[in-house]
Amino acid sequence: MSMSMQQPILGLSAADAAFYQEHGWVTTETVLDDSLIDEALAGLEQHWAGHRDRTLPGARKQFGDWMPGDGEGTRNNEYLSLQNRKVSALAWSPIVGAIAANAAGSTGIRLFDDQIVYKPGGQKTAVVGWHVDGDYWGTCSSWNMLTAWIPLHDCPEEMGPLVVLDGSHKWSHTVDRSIMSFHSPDMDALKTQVESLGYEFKPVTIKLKRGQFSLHHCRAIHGSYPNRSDRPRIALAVHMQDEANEYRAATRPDGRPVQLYNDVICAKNSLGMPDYSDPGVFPTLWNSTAEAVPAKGTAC
Ligand SMILES: O=C(O)CCC(=O)C(=O)O
Ligand SMILES: [Fe+2]
Repeated sequence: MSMSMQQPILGLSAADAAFYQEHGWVTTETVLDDSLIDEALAGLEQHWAGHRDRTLPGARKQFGDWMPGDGEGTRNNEYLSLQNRKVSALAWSPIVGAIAANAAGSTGIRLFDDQIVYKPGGQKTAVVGWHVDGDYWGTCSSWNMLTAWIPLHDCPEEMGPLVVLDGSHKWSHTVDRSIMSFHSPDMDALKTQVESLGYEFKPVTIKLKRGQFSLHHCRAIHGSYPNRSDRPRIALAVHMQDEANEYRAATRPDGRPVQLYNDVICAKNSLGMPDYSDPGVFPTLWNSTAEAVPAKGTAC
């Protein structure tokens, strides 16, 4: 895929980057081309029809990969950008990387992983439970990673867009983990807990137009409510590493080692440890040798 875009890439304004640092989330203007989004949707359909540009071992056993016949609930397709070129064109787009680099204050941004989250319309109960992305990345040395949340259509409140707890990246480590999980349907228990710790429980609903995206910090608590509309809610979440991130060994509470799917498929460094800069698994979206020009801000 060609990265040789000649026109300058618009980044995030300094004010928006400061907003992100303070609040743990930020939204962009309409920066993604319609054609890029159309292609990603076509890539998703290709995937569900069985097409693979690259086949990853262990699909459905080692990572989520919804396929037709799997049921009517929320569809989750992980690592899609490594498997489908049309999806990677959006997920790895330099504009996403440049904006993320500005927000994180990093000289470069690499992919960590990605996922499609598809919520069928008219579902009253299908939520994405409150969670912190970084909790799933115990083997990452950095607490400065971040996620781009890219809806593939206009995403008003009734479609259950992403909801982020404002400022929670600063205190989420103090919250009891037993009430937080991507797959937990109880959205109310957390409020009591957060307030009892003395923090403000301030959910921000990230309503976006097609072509906009949001960023959230890897320590920010977030989730989403049901899609009450009659249309599917389709979002691509691009989880990204800042330049400094590297592998570090980690263990679960029960003493077993943490091993992510990434760790299995990526190259190993000279110590035999996963190399989180392997370009075959962690492509660079953007680095500071590219030219970034600050854009007007849209922090809301
Ligand atoms: O799409 C959603 O509702 C959840 C996405 C998410 O958890 C994320 O982008 O990190
Ligand atoms: Fe998440």
